[in-house]
Amino acid sequence: MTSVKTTPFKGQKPGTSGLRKTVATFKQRHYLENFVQAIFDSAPELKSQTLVLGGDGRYHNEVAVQTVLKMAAANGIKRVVVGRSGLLSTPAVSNIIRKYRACGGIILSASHNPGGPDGDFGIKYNTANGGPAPEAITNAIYARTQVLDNYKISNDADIDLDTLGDIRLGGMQVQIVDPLSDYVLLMESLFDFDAIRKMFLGGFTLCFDAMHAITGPYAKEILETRLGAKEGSVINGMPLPDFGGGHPDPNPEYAKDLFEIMFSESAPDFGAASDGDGDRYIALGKNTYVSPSDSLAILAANAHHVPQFANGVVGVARSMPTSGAADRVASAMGIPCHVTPTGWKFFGNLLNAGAINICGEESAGTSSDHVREKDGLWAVLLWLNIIAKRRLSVGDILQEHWETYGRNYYDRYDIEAIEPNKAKDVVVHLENQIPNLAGQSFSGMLVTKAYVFSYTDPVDKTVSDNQGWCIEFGETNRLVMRMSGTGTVGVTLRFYLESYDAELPSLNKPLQLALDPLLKAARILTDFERLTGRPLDKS
Ligand code: G16
Repeated sequence: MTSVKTTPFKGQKPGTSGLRKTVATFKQRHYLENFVQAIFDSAPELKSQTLVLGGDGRYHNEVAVQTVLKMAAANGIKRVVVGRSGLLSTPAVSNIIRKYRACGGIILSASHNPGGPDGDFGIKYNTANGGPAPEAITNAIYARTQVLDNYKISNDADIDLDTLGDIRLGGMQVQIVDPLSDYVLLMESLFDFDAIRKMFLGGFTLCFDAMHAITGPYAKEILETRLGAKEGSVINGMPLPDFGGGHPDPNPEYAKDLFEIMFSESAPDFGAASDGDGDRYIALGKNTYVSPSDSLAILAANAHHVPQFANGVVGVARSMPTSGAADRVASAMGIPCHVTPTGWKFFGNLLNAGAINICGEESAGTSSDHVREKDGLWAVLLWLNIIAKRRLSVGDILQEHWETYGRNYYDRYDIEAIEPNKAKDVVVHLENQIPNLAGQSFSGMLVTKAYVFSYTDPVDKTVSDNQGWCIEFGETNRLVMRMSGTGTVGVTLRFYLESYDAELPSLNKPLQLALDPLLKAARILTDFERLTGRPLDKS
C-alpha cells in the first residue's frame, strides 16, 4: 500500500448525477484517484464493509475499475462485488447493493454522454439503499476534494476480472459476479413473463435499440432468450467503448435507427431504446413516439395490470420540468404526486419512506421502488406487460390516455456548450424579471406565476434552492429554464415548454404549432439570442 501525495483539482463538484468530465480530464494524473479518495474519506462507514463496483464499459472503464479496486483495498474495504469485466448497468448496481446488503456502490459512467477517447467519463457514489448519494454527501465529497493532500492505493498488479468467482487483492475479497443474473431474476419476480411470452408467440414484434451500450446483453437475455422475441429484435446490441461512434441518448435526435424503423411501413409493434448505462429508455409504437412525460403518466395509470403493482400505486413523483401529465393521473387515482428537482437522488427519500412507488423524469427515466435508480429495461417490460394484458397497440393506449386525461404538449430545447459568461447573462436577465412578471403578457399569454423552484424534502426537510426558473401562464401553459448539471463543456441551458389541452378535436395538433407561443415567449423573456449570439431552436 502506498500513500501518494497529491494536490486538489478545481471543479470536482458532482453535478446532477455524479462527477462527469471529458476523458482527457479524467486521464490527468491523480484526477480519478483524488475523487475516489474523497468518496472513501466522506463515507467512513464503507470501511470493513462491502462495496459494489461496475461501469457501463465506456472507454477508460477498464483502467478506472482497476484503480478503484486498488484504492478500495488500501482504504480498508472488506469486500468488493464487481461485475465481470468491470461491467454493470446502473440499475443492476442498485439492485446488487440492495440484494447483497452492501454499504454503497461506485458506478463508472457518464450515462447518455458520448464515449471514446474524445468523449466523456464519469463516476458516481450510491449509498446503502442503492440510490445516488444525496446532496449532503456529494457536497461533503466535493469539500474533501478541495483539501485532499494524499490518497491511498495498493501496489498489487491488476486483477483478472473476466472470470467469475472470488479472488483476493491484498486483504480485500473481490467477488466477480455475472452482470446479468441478479437483474434478470429481479425482473422475473416483478412481471408476468408468461403473458409477455405468449404475446411474442402470437406474433407480436419488437425492436430494442441498445445503442451499442451496456443494455445490449441484458436486453438479449431477457427479451430474446427468456421472453421469446425474435432473434435480431435487439439491434446495436454489442456494447462498444465508444458506442460505435454514436451518442447513447435515447431521444428522437440520437436514436435515429430506431425512429426510422418505427416510422416505416414495416414497423414492429413496439420499439424502445436505452442509454449508455441502461437507466433511461424511450417507448414507441408503429408511427408513434411516446414522450417520456406521457410514458410516466401512462405507466402509472396502467400499472395495476402488472403483478408488481397488484396492491396499486401508492404515490407518484416527477421532476419539476417533467410535464404535469402524471399529476392528472395521480389526482384521478386520489394519490399524491410529488414534484422534485431534477436528479434521481431526490426520489430516494420518498421511495424509502414508501410515499411513492412510481417516479420519472422528462429526461427519459422512469422507475419504481424495486431499485433506487431509474431503470430503462424495467420500464420497457412494464410497457410490454401492460400491452400483453390490455391487448391494445401503443398508439391506442396513447390516444386513450389523452382522451381520458387531456394532452400535455411538451418539448425541450437544449442549447449546449454556451460560454459561461453569456449563459450567466441570460440567467441574470431572466432572474431580474421574475419578481415583476405576474400580470404581464407574452405572445398573447398572461403570466400568472413566476418563481425560482425550491424544494423542501418532505422526509428529511432538506431544502434545495435554485432548481430552475418557472413561468406559468394560467393552468395550461408553462415555460421552464434550467441549467443542466450533466454537460461537460461550457454551460447547457434547457428550455422546457408545456401546453395542456383537453379539447378532443385538438388532441392531435402538430407539437410545434401547440408550443409556438411558448417558444416565442422564451425568446422574449430570456433575450437568449441577443445575449448569446445563438439561435434558440433545434439546429
Ligand atoms: C441524470 C439524472 C437525471 C436527470 C438527467 C439530466 O441522468 O440522474 O435525474 O434528469 O441527468 O440532468 P440535467 O438536465 O441536469 O442534464 P443520467 O441518465 O444522465 O444519469
